[in-house]
Amino acid sequence: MMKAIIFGVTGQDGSHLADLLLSKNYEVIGVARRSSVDTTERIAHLADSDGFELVQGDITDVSSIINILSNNNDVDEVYNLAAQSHVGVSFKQPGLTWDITGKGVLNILQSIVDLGLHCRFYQASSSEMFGDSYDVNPNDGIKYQNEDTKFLPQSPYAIAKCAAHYAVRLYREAYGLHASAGILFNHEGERRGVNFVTRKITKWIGSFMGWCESKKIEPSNLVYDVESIYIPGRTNEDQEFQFPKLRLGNLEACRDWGYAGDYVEAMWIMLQQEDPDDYVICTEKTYSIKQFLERAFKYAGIENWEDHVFIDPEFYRPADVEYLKGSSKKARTKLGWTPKSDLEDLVNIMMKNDLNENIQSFS
Ligand code: NDP
Ligand code: GDR
Repeated sequence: MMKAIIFGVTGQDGSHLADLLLSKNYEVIGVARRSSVDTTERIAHLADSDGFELVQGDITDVSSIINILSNNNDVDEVYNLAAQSHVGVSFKQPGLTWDITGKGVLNILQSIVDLGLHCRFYQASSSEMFGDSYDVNPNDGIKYQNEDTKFLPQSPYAIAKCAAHYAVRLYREAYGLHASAGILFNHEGERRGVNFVTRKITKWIGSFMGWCESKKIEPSNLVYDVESIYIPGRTNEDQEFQFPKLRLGNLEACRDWGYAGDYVEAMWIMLQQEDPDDYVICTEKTYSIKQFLERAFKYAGIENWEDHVFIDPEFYRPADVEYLKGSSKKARTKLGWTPKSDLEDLVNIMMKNDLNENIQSFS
């Protein structure tokens, strides 16, 4: 039986990867850090699964990594998905982001070397490492990023991810580790954290539609003020009869969005290769936040999405990445990996989930 350790198992990708590996009959050791609240919602369904064990650990604490690895020194594959993964937060907590997202990776790599383990290693690198950089296809003039595009990080998060990415390459070359990095573009889904823009949008629409249903009113019959939405005839003071608008920042940025369930398969395939390497994983299509908004609201039957959004400077970043569109030719040809879902599927998955959750909760 194959054995894997997943750092970051409580996150979006960690939970999907645990599902995938268990479906392949792996023994999975999931690592979760201590928290004062329960963070295991995404893996709650695995609690009684044969082959799944949850252990406590923190990648900023070398001794906790060494304990976990030495207790499982027969491990075949180690996946590092742990990170302070919010780009906006990294501007407010750069030191913490560096310690977890950057140095934490070095802690794992050095522990593997010191313990002399023969496992394979996966690092969650990110398209954010490209920042403002791109190449241009001479045939059609379209901008894209691939494994050869230079990095030009635009946030403390991206700087930490670049450092970790270079560490993976160094440990591969210096110590012969089977260490691969997936340069993953944005991937979302029904388990996406609620502070990332796609989930923030679909969750808001879900609660708004649930509220409309509870008040027995159609969105088209509401009154739209600057920051709130009202039931006609009610005033500002009637909190119960108003709904705060969806507060967002930069809507012009373009992202190459895929479905998380597809992307964890690419992680696993990378570690099945004879040789370790780095791969871009993406859909090769890009859409703005506005285009995502339009599609998500349309799913709920709302055409006038602009009336539901309030632009709040609070959600602008000191620097932002404006354009990401990957080219995954290497992954397609060498790994045989292609995404199964496009943006339309992604919106359907997320909206279905968030509408169901909210409409049911009011019925
Ligand atoms: P999440 O934010 O959902 O999950 C991050 C995980 O890391 C959580 O389980 C979190 O635990 C854990 N973690 C944070 N700090 C520590 C620590 N000090 N020690 C141990 N665990 C810790 O991220 P995603 O699942 O979306 O992403 C997975 C990885 O892929 C991340 O490294 C992210 O940076 C990277 N990535 C993600 C992309 C995406 O679009 N989703 C694209 C490219 C890269 P807790 O639950 O306690 O917070
Ligand atoms: P990103 O994802 O920064 O690309 O990082 P996020 O969803 O946070 O932002 C995408 C774009 O939307 C703009 N935006 C907002 N973002 C958030 N979070 N909240 C808002 O209210 C909002 N309004 C507009 C942002 O400015 C940005 O341009 C994600 C993370 O998963 C990283 O860990 C991962 O490495 C990259 O994707 C690839």
